[in-house]
Amino acid sequence: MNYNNLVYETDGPVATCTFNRPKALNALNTETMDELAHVISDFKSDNSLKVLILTGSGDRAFIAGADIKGMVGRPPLSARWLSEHGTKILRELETIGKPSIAAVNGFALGGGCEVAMACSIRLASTNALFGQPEINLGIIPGYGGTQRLARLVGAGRALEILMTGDPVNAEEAHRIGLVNKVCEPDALMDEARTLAGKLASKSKPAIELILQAVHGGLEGGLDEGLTLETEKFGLVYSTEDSQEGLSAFIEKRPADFQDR
Ligand code: DAK
Repeated sequence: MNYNNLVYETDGPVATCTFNRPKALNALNTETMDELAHVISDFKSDNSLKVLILTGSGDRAFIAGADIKGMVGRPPLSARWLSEHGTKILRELETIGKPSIAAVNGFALGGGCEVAMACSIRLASTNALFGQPEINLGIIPGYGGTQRLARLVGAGRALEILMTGDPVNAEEAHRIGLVNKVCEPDALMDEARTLAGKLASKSKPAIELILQAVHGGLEGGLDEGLTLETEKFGLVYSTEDSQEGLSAFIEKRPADFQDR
């Protein structure tokens, strides 16, 4: 499939989706969100693909936000639909059962920060800038920003970022736990591919169970989460990979996972 606003490529088990509207600093219009939904569905259904990298084209922006030009003058019900639609797409990305990596190469503002936060892991170049500036437009985040930011960095810092609209540079984003690692701009995609390769080398069902346990556990209290982990722990023993991994350790050889 040809996309107007994205470039979608695969290389072995790793897929890369590049947001590609450089004239609008890769801002997310409705068409881009629909294309992203298609990419996620394709990535989900292709069993040979294990990790998805999301990045932005050019060297200025990951995504500068939802496309402000498409947000003006919407009636409330239409704005609500837009939020629901985008939220569903990002929730699908988050709960797909395969890891995603945001390689943030510049502005990650508003909807851009929200896309990055829906990924499993965030890498940032030194020139990355994160923020939820919706407050400066007189609105609030609509793609999960109030929820995921508070979960990632805690309510106090999240409220400051959300209510001031002030951007956070890569170093500060790393310090507060919004990003996992900061790299030089030239090294960002190599780092992302190396990390993707490492995740792809693991047992696919075990990775899926980790994602389900973490995301499912965040929904409820500690006891519910611990019960969920216990269930997943039992389940992982039904995989051939678990026997292979344990045997490989005893036999002092590398594990040869078959994703079963
Ligand atoms: N939307 C549309 N166009 C954008 C854009 C955006 N978010 N950001 C940049 N552009 C466009 C600019 O209009 C400009 O296009 P031309 O005027 O040349 O045609 C081009 O990209 C280059 O931008 P600048 O000329 O402004 O470049 P600068 O280096 O001077 O500034 C900047 C870069 C990123 C600081 C600045 O462009 C900027 O402040 N952009 C807006 C950032 C922002 O506020 N982002 C958050 C958007 S609000 C919801 C669903 C989702 C959301 C909310 C509600 N519901 C449905 C309820 C999410 C909201 C957002 O994301």
